Amino acid sequence: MGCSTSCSSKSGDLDFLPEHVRQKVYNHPCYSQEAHHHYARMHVAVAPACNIQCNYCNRKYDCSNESRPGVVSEVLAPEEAVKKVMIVGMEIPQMTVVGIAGPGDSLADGHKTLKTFRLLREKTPDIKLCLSTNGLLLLDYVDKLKELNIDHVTITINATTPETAKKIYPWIFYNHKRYKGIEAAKILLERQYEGLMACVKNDILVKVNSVFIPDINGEELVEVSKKVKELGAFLHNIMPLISKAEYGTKFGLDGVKEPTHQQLKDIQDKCSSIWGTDFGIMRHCRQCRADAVGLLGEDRGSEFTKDKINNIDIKYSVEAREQVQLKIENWRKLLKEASKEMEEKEAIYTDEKILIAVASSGDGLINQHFGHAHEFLIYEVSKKGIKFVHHRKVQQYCHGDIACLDGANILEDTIKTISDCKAVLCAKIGFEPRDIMKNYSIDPVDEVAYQPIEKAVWEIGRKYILKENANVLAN
Ligand code: CLF
Ligand code: SF4
Repeated sequence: MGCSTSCSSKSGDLDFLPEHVRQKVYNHPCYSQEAHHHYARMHVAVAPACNIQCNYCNRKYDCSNESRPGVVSEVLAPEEAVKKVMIVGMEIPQMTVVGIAGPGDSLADGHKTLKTFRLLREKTPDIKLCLSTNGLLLLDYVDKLKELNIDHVTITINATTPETAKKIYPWIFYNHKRYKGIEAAKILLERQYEGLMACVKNDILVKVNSVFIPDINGEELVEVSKKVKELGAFLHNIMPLISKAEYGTKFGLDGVKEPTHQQLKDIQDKCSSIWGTDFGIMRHCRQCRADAVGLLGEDRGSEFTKDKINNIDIKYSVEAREQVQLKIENWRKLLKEASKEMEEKEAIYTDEKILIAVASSGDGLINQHFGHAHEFLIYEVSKKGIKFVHHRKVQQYCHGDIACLDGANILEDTIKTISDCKAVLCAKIGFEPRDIMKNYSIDPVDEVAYQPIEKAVWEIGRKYILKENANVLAN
């Protein structure tokens, strides 16, 4: 029986893209949701200065436009950054992208950023280069970015009107002068949108990041999404405001509220209807720090600090990296074949939608012990198939026998974080979490251990919407 709607995963298929664009994104973990299961990125923190103030940022820490507040990166000189990239590139050959995302604005003192990119082009020609900026100076740098073959630029744009922008940015520093209030907001917005257009004109893929601040730009983000799509942006990444008071940001101290998981999903769904496809809205961002290293869900930065890499010899080999990446591509083909079965499912006539949580440590598989998870991937299952919704961070409750002893509260909190999900799919799960999950009506499922995520989510999820799961899953 054929599918009456279009039962399929909507999260990762890039085949609809023109080949030259597909080449730019197929192994970029931020530009392709599917790639993020397999490929890593790293940031080099070479740009400490900033030229604006955002009310969700505490300048003691990293740039919150692509980062969590409350973390500080080790600043590097361009030469140190290149050495670090070459070492990580061999240790983690699936690291395909180097980004510069602060810890301030990457273009406020652009020569360090450009110097780093120039050296990387020479020494690591197989790596994609990526830049993130608040957009104030982007227009002045587009030609240079083009010259250096920078294919990916992220601009943080939080508003369409200066009235809203004014509530987010108290001042900017531009052309040797400090601007405040509505004047600052006007200049910044104008420069951001002009920078976007200039990148698009130069064939640079643009991702727009927006910080979702429900009480301030909650209404306006739909307009932002419309506008950036019209101007040719490739992706819109709507990130939740983080405003815990302890981070000391203006919004945190003023008690400006963070969005709930549901509010975030609602605004992403609303915007995705503008793009007409789920692909336009990025949902897998981890708001990583300016010196992050590894898969998006992990951070191996502490393995590659200056003192640790000082005495390591550099043996960078493009060929050796290509061998590893070839294996990854073959693996992706196999996963894709496995997921194809989803397209042949029976017609489903219920409108029910449910959520499923997944514990994975990468490779596109359900391969993580429940207790080792520090985040869960959340998928929505409906008659249309499956859709990746977002990830939810939790505190890892099991670090081995000793640390588990005081993990009871953490465990309960973890389970609460996924309490709106029907089931959690993982490689293994102990008796204690199983018991607690009964109170929240979540089914622990480890029968699908080491299976491809999308295939397993569909197989398990469809049982819920078809009500075939009674007494089968919970044990
Ligand atoms: Fe870094 Fe940003 Fe490039 Fe990615 S991050 S500069 S596009 S390589 Fe990615 Fe991190 Fe989200 Fe940024 S998960 S914060 S979107
Ligand atoms: Fe902070 Fe980044 Fe905003 Fe500068 S652009 S104030 S570093 S969040």
